[in-house]
Amino acid sequence: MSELLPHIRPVTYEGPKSKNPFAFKHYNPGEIVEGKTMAAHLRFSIVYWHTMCGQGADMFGGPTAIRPWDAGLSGLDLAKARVPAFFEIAEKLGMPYYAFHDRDVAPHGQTLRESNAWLDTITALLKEQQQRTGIKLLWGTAQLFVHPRYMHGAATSCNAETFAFAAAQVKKALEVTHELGGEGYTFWGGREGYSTLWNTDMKRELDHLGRFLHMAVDYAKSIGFKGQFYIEPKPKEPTKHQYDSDAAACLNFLREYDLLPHFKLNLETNHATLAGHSMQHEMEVAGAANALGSMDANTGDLLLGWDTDQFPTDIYLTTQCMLSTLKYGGLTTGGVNFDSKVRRESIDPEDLFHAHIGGMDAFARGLKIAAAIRADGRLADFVKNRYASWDSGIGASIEAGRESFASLEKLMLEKGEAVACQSGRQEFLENLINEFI
Ligand code: XLS
Ligand code: NI
Ligand code: NI
Repeated sequence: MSELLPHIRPVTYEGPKSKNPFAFKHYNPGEIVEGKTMAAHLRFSIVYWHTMCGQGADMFGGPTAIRPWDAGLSGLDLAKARVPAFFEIAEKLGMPYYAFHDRDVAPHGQTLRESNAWLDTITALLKEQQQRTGIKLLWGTAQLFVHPRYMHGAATSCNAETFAFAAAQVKKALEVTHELGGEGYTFWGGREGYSTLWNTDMKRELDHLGRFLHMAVDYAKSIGFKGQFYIEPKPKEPTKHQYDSDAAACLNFLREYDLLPHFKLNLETNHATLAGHSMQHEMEVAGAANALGSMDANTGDLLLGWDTDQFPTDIYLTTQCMLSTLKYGGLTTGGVNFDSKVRRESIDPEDLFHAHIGGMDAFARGLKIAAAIRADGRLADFVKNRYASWDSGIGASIEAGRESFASLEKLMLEKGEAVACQSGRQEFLENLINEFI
């Protein structure tokens, strides 16, 4: 196979002193952190949609980045040409995983039958490249939001035949994900929400979404697909309100529809901030429910209000992500999946490398810093001591379920007042974290 980017060599670790923009300064795949390699902690993944299909178009202008491997091609020919290009980039970056939507690897056909046939053609090429490179599929998904048939949603559409088409599409996407050995399958509810409540029967739509996901679970079982299912929360965009708006809303939905045993969450940084939360908040909500599955790693822009999907470079952010990840036992089926795109002005293939190298190094630093904070122990000790009143006496008795309002009133009538509260020491803790950043 001829190289498409022969001037770009495989990216290796050169250490923090290196000035080579095509080298890792912090991501050293084999380095051991808390008893595991960095590669095993981070499980990096590159996405097909932004990397291959993103060409910089926005609402005000067309594509700016016409990739050399795309030039002059369209349809299935274009889709075929992108496969080796994608794997060359992924391989040179040392990515162990990738993720895709059915319709970004293969085009929409005129009919479902034609779309399925094209997807089969590309699946064979993906499989060949997976075997050649050893790169694995983190998760697959179906694109249920671009085609006009999905204008009112897919599983939550007012149109039952749209629901049926979406079911057929997910069935096929599950088969393909299974065929490619995918370790997971993600549902991001692209248009599963509403634009106006004047035309929406919310309860009915949610019931349909619950039924749809049960059908997916049943079908996966019938074909022997054992990968992890994920829901990816996002509060809005493209709809005004998306039902899977944040981690808490997803967990509530999954519990209500008896789906929680089958799903974990795939949390995306920029979606967390669109929901008015930090990524750390979302990770703690998911982790506390034992549903922390995977991460779509990116970041937003404080001054722009939409899903800008920028590459993560903020060390505080990656440190927080890795602290929560380590706290809840690490990523198992999930990964750090760069659902991120280069800016419209970054038009060269080289920019795809700078972007991913930066994101991988930022997460490697976050991992090392998080491990150092944990080894140091002062942060954990502070939090533990903050709750010391629950470890014995009345606190332990409440936690054990031995107290009631009446017994607690009796205690406080005797005491007259609760013991004085202690300082939360927020500024002290912020300084402590800064010792490590
Ligand atoms: C869009 C989502 C999407 C999912 C996969 O905002 O992040 O890319 O990750 O459908
Ligand atoms: Ni995403
Ligand atoms: Ni997104």
